[in-house]
Amino acid sequence: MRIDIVTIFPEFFDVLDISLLGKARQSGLIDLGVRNLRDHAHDRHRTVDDTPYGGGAGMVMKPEPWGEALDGILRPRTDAEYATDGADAPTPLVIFPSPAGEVFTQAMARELATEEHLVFGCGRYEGIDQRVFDDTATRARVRLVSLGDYVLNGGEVAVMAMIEAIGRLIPGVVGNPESLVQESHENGLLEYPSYTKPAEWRGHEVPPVLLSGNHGAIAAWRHEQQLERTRRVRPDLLPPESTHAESAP
Ligand code: 6GU
Repeated sequence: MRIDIVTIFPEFFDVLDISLLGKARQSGLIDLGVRNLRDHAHDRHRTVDDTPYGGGAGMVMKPEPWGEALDGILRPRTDAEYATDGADAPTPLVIFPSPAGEVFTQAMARELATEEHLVFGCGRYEGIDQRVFDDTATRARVRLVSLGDYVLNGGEVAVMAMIEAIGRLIPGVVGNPESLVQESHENGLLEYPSYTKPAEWRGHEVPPVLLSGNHGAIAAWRHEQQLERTRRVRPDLLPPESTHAESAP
């Protein structure tokens, strides 16, 4: 997968050199490009924002640097590319992190992990001039995506979270794909509690069923734990009828 990021804080993404995603980049599974929006501002102060039309607090990101930065990423395909891709090759998907967007979920991460080319446009200040979204939508698919119902100072932290969630779902990035299926949100429930050795620690014992060797009983216990935990802290994840009644494992 190709990933491009446009930001006024390119150093922020230096951490993508390390850990699992760093390895995925080294092995070529993820091809990452980070661009500084200010490289596309041509005045002496490399200005990327201005006061809002209509008045109000804060600053709005100017359209011209965004247009130029995205021109470099969403360039028209060459004749040779048309010949090899076919004219209907998938267009890049451009994601603008925004608290006004649709909420990012594990289901969305799974969907985005199948894309060939993702572009993330990190806004700061009070937002980006609306025409940047409108113009980008004429040559790519565009989505506004939010991490949740709270406000961050800019899109960088949100994009980092999205790239981590998406990147680990790209085949080959996580060594053992089994570890992807038994975690929170993959089956619509929170994950069950995990234990490792020793069997007793500071007076706390591992639930005996996990030492029983009875795989059916262990699976049933884990499912019950998932339901109990989800009912307690995230009842919104459960279908309405299962909030009180027991559902079969
Ligand atoms: Cl994607 N961006 C910003 N600035 N704030 C947020 C967010 C995104 N998601 C939640 N809060």
